[in-house]
Amino acid sequence: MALLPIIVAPDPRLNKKAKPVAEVDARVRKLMGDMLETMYLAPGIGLAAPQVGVLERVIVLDLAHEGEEPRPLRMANPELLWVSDEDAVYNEGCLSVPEHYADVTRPAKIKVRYLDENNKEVELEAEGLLATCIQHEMDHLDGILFIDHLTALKRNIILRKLLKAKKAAPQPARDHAL
Ligand code: K1U
Ligand code: ZN
Repeated sequence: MALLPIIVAPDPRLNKKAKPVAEVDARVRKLMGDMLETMYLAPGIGLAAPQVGVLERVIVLDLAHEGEEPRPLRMANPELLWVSDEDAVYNEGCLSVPEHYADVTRPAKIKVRYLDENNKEVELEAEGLLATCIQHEMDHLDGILFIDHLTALKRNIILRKLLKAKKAAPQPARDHAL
């Protein structure tokens, strides 16, 4: 397993649409494992492949609390089959938008289909934070960040602060996209 550097906004790599994986093979399984290790260390409850510079439709999640047995979810090519009319608001964060949080409204319940780590097709119904987190991670696969759900004014305030922080503490050259 390996730790992967997490890309921080603003960065054009976070605004691109990711490509589907052909199948979940050993390479994709390793990516899923590396992403989980990176997510646990961050710490976070979800991570999408574009956040670590891989433009493929892969996400991982684990909503288990500290002290509980881990419950990792590994998803490739996730697709929403159904969303509820009822909405839910959650104060979201993002490892690519560090230290900023904002209320985002999304469908409260969803049904998602994906390939698991064994390349098996799975359908899952989710609600609460799991539904929010799956939708947040799926947004990353389409180049959308939670701040894109805010007004342009709020989004630009956050982006300006992130850019200022980046200029004050530049990343190593390999991550330096701006
Ligand atoms: O960057 C990401 O996509 C991960 C993000 C997922 C997420 C959080 C909240 C709502 C929707 C999606 C995070 O994990 S931010 C960190 C976080 O929420 C957290 C960290 C440690 C313990 C509990 C939560
Ligand atoms: Zn995120």
